[in-house]
Amino acid sequence: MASSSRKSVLFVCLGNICRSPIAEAVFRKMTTERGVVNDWVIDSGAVSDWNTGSSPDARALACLRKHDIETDHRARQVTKEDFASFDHILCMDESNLRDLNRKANAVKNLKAKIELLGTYDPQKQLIIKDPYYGSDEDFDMVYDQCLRCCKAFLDNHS
Ligand code: WE7
Repeated sequence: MASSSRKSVLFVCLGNICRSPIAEAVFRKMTTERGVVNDWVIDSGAVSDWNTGSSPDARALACLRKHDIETDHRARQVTKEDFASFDHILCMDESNLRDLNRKANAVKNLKAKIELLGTYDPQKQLIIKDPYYGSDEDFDMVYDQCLRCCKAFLDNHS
């Protein structure tokens, strides 16, 4: 499929080392298993520039590995171009949403629909909480939420 007709989604959290790389990797695996990965441009990014260039947090990598998922993502900050190029920007909590909407206001050619990933959760857990100061169980909860939400998002957009 030509890149112009591909759908695109950017997953976003504070630092792009915990939640959004998990969501990105889960969505990539899901689209791969359904044979539609080439219909999508899939990426993740950060609201902050704090971790730019870093690998995901070791606990995020361990959490993904438990589910046989690998990622070679490196953290990057969301750019103005992202707001003009992506169809969907899906973030994790209200702080992310505020930051993204503020950045979007400074963009002329806004295309992206900016939403909480949790709006797609059939179990209605709207917020995907920052697990940075949490436990392995908190990372497992992030994974479960991302799985439910990505499935519903993909069902909605295919
Ligand atoms: C986080 C974080 C997360 C918190 N990933 N960091 Cl020390 C810091 C300062 C500004 C931006 C970033 Cl990203 C970071 C490192 C990376 N998920 N969560 N920090 C966090 C959580 C609760 C209260 C305060 C902070 C900084």
